[in-house]
Amino acid sequence: FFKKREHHFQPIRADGKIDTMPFLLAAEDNILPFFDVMGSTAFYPVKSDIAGNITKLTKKYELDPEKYSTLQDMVDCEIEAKTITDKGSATDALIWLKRALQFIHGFVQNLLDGVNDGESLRPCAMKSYDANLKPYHGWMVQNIFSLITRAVPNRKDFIEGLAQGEKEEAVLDDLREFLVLFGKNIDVIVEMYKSKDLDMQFKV
Ligand code: EIS
Repeated sequence: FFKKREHHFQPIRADGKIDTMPFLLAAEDNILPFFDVMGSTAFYPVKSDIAGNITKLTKKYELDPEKYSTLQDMVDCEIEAKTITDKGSATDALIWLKRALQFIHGFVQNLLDGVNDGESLRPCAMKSYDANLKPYHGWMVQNIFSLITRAVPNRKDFIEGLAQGEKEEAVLDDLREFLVLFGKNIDVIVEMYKSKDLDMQFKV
């Protein structure tokens, strides 16, 4: 599945930064189709939330590709302009994209670690949800999530959806390999938000 994508998450640059456009293209090309494999329209709202983050960040980038060539530059410009807390800031869009990516990384990691309950992948989703999204959700969104996770496919269907003819072991290898660079990109963004103290705690 991931090998067939046109865009891939890139190694972190030597200066520790992430090039904006390759990152956004990789997110669009790897993460959005992932929801189609989940096989339910229940995921449509979360998929479109993530697509919205990517679109917002892409539009911002296009305003000045040179100035916003890395994610760090984009956020730094907003810190300087004191616009990080503005509605519609790139910093805000990237916070939510980061959390969604953390959720997906955790979900896949949990699957590989065997957190599933037999065929049910729901525990993999719930565990990652608790760690990565729940702290930022009020009770209403938490309840919606709990409902959405009931639509998580079972393990066999999920693996088959990713397999496109390959054997399970090959799919698991593909997932494992995908998590490496995906995880490195997430780590750098998480670290950036921590070090700049940008990880706003408000709930939606
Ligand atoms: C952010 O969303 C936006 O992403 C961001 C900006 O607008 C910001 C402003 O505060 O909000 O609220 C979103 C949050 N995103 C915050 C939650 C979305 C979850 C979907 C909620 C579904 C609503 C359905 C409504 C139904 C109502 C029915 C009523 C009936 C009467 C098990 C698999 C699950 C997959 C999960 C994958 C990760 C999910 C990521 C969620 C991210 C999130 O929590 S901006 O947008 O700046 O780009 O414009």
